[in-house]
Amino acid sequence: MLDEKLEALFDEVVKRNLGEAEFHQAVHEVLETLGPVLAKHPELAEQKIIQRVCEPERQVIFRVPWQDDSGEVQINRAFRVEFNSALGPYKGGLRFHPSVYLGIVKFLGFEQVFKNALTGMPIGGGKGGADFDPKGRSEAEIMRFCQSLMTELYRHLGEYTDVPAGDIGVGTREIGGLFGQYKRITNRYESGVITGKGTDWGGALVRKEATGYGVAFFVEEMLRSRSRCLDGTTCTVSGSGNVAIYAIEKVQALGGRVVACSDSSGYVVDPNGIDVDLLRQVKEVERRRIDVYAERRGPLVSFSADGSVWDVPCDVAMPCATQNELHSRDAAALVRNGCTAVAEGANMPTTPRGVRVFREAGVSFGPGKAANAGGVATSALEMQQNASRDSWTFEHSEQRLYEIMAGIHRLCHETAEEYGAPGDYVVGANVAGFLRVARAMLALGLV
Ligand code: NDP
Ligand code: 2IT
Repeated sequence: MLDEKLEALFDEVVKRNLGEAEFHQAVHEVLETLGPVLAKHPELAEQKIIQRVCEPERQVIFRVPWQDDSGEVQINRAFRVEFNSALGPYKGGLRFHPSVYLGIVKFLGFEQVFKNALTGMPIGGGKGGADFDPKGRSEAEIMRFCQSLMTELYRHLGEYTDVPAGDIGVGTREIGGLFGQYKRITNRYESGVITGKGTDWGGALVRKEATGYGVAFFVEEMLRSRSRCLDGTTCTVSGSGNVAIYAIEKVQALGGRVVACSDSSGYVVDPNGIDVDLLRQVKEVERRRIDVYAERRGPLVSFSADGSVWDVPCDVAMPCATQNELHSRDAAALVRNGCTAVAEGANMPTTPRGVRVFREAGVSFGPGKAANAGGVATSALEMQQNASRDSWTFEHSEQRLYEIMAGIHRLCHETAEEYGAPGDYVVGANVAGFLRVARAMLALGLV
């Protein structure tokens, strides 16, 4: 529910951004928590900070022409939304998925602004992507697509301007193709212009693992604040991509057992706990479907093409696939089966009604902009290493990541208490992230 002023403001956002349902959803979810902030800080309303924050600083939309292996010309549409640079250069990933359109990129960019603020690192927020479907494409086609995309995108980037990274469909291979083309066009080895690079060519140790590990660290802190821990818990994860794989690995290292994960073709149930090496081989190396995991793992493991991974009983659930993948009926099933904690590895995976079900049931709920901030935080550590031409050890980097996640948890926890919503990480994350951005914007003049 929004109060009258915020409702009017939200209506204006909808009117100015017609048809962008995911962006509306992300804005609404933040506005719902800002009433008490405006009451406490009237200068933010006077200066129209919310209206400004909801309007991206710059939006770029461009054509990406490329030729497939049969010689046919293909045309995709790509986006870069440079949302807010009050705290640092625009920072956020690129997504390659057929569902990408302006509304998705804007919701992701909007979330990124507050997420990046929560990390405490000097990074603004942005996001990009293309409606390109990498599934079934050859290595050569992927490379041609990346090169064509960067041939336009490069003019908008720079280590002090805008620094992309990966997201769905964009991993180290794609970052390589993008960075290589940037380097050729600009004639600069500007490592800090993109993150998620391979560790042989400027990438930081732990960046690949960081989002998933960070989610596990965040859950551990959530449980600790209720005098519990991951050790001995049963967990479920959706997705089986970059975030999911490393969330599973770290949860299991901390003593939890992940009994299910998924991809867009279905889900597997593995009562003995997911074999991460096998999962990585099937999904990351061979790029096969999740049923191949079940087939190779043996008779105790089942694959289902129908139903939902959220029907599998667990103590802790971690949605790590995509937006709006956990609906109210899934939330109800999780609650019914005894789930007491949820942390979002993906961006906005739980629908608003799903969040309400968790809240009413007293489930501890870690929203994506807090729980999955470890990825972008470690990207900022990669930028830091690039700038100083240094590289840190795995142990040091992981320790930094842990401290950042524990710090985000503490900040969200304390802010929620201060604003009269103890234990509500949605309030804590939105208010704390927003205040950091708002204060910087006020200080920088009319920006
Ligand atoms: P990947 O491309 O590595 O993996 C995505 C996974 O989610 C795959 O298992 C994929 O299945 C599944 N998935 C994607 N879209 C859909 C869909 N429409 N329906 C069902 N399943 C789907 O991406 P990441 O692991 O990097 O990203 C996962 C989520 O985490 C995204 O929401 C992303 O924004 C978020 N995130 C990522 C960060 C990062 O550092 N990479 C940082 C913070 C958040 P399939 O292979 O079948 O498509
Ligand atoms: O959603 C995200 O935070 C990411 N995809 C990571 C962004 C980054 O710049 O590392």
